[in-house]
Amino acid sequence: MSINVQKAEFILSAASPKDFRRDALPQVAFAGRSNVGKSSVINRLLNRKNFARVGAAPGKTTQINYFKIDNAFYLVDLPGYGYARVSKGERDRWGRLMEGYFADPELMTLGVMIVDARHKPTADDCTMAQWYRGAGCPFLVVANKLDKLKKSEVEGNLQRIRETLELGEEDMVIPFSAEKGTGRDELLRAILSSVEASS
Ligand SMILES: Nc1nc2c(ncn2[C@@H]2O[C@H](COP(=O)(O)OP(=O)(O)O)[C@@H](O)[C@H]2O)c(=O)[nH]1
Ligand SMILES: [Mg+2]
Repeated sequence: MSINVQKAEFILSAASPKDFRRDALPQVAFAGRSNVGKSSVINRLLNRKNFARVGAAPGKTTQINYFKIDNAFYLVDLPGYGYARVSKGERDRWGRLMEGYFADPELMTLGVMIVDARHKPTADDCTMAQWYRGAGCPFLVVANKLDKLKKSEVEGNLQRIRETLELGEEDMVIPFSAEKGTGRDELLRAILSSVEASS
């Protein structure tokens, strides 16, 4: 099977579980703290310049965005978290929506979690990793903004990410730069092999 990831189309924004897609296509979910570069990683992955909007109203959109990739799988853009200036109502909405998505283990084929390569993962990141683990499907971590690290910092930072998120040996951490393209092929390979294995 050959999948052309540049063939990507927006399908819908789901604001509640009744809008979730439940057809046979595999779903690859993307999660990350607001501003971690989730939209930039998606654009880089798909080789599209302005597909997922970069820098758009952080924390203001409590929706799950579905993109269909070459009729082969859904890329599911989960709402960002950890944005400080968010109302209680907005946070509750976020929680209900994510709970709804993670409560249905049929939905997700692979989870992708994006963290900032520069920093120790936050408490929110750790919670997110636990949700993914609890979902029972494979998940992998993308350490984005690698270009902002000195070479000498890379190894230690990746190790700190592994430890803080309590990853196992088998869990992948992909050093990534949406800006430079580092890690793009590795992420693409991991996604396509999990899509192919499940369809
Ligand atoms: N230096 C650098 N900046 C990045 C990278 N990825 C994203 N950014 C910047 O980080 C900011 C947030 O990116 P965005 O994709 O909107 O993050 P999102 O809120 O997680 O979707 C923007 O200013 C991006 O240009 C990267 O790999 N390296
Ligand atoms: Mg975004």
